[in-house]
Amino acid sequence: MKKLFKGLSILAVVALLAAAVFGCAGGGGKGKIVGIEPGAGIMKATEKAIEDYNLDFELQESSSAAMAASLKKAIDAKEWIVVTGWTPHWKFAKWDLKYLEDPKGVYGGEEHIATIARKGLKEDNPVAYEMLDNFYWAPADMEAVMLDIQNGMTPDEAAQKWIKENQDKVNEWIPKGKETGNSGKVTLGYVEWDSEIASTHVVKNVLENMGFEVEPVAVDAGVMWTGIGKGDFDAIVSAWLPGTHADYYDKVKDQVDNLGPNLEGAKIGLVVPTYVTINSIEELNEVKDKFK
Ligand code: PBE
Repeated sequence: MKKLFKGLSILAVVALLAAAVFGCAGGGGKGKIVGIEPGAGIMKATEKAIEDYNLDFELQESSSAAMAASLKKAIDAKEWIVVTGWTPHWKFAKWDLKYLEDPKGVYGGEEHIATIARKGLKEDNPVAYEMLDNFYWAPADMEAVMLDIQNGMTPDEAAQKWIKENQDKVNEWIPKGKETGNSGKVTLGYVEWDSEIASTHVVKNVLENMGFEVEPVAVDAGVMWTGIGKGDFDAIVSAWLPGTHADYYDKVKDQVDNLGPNLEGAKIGLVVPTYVTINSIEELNEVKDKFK
């Protein structure tokens, strides 16, 4: 019995070693793309990219924070990594990164981020509605808030700092004569993507400074979209259009009020550190062993 047991454990150790060797050293397995939360538009686009470019890669589900941590780890070790990335994002200020070219246009062209209100908000809360309608800023604004959060501020602290430094811009969003003394509650649905944490908290703090009580509700992408369609939230400032959230938007577009872009010049795609020597998604297969 003892002998049999010993034999089995040796077998197990050999099997484990073999798995470790083949798992790490490649051995012909698929390359890896580090993704974010399932439900993000960029995840769907990446599945399509894998198909359209015939990539021998698998897309790893993760979270926005874990994706950034993997990126940091790889860059510290100067290893190759490819992630699902987007602009605006603080990672471009922190590290030297580049988008891989996408000659098939799977990731679409230039995106904007739109504000969407529930039907009826205009009548129920015209002042908050007008502020939301006027909310418009630039990628550099959003990046400044994101970077402060990344460097340790809470989203509310970073938002208040940005508001203080950009009061002229903020004043243009606030309906004249309605700067203070408002009351009532506003709920904002959002997903905890770094870009949307920043925008949602800036809007939250502007509305709070005006006197409203604001509840930001963090959900996943599917719930954010069905929720705004059903009127569970008063508004979202996180609609990536025309491409990234096209499927979600098409399902609810007749039930919501699209207030138009709050930011222009957004983009999604596959992102690598600049020391990665390939430039296009089409070259990924040739170097897939470097992305394990
Ligand atoms: N993102 C950030 C989201 C939209 C905002 C690019 C990760 C997405 O892919 O759905």
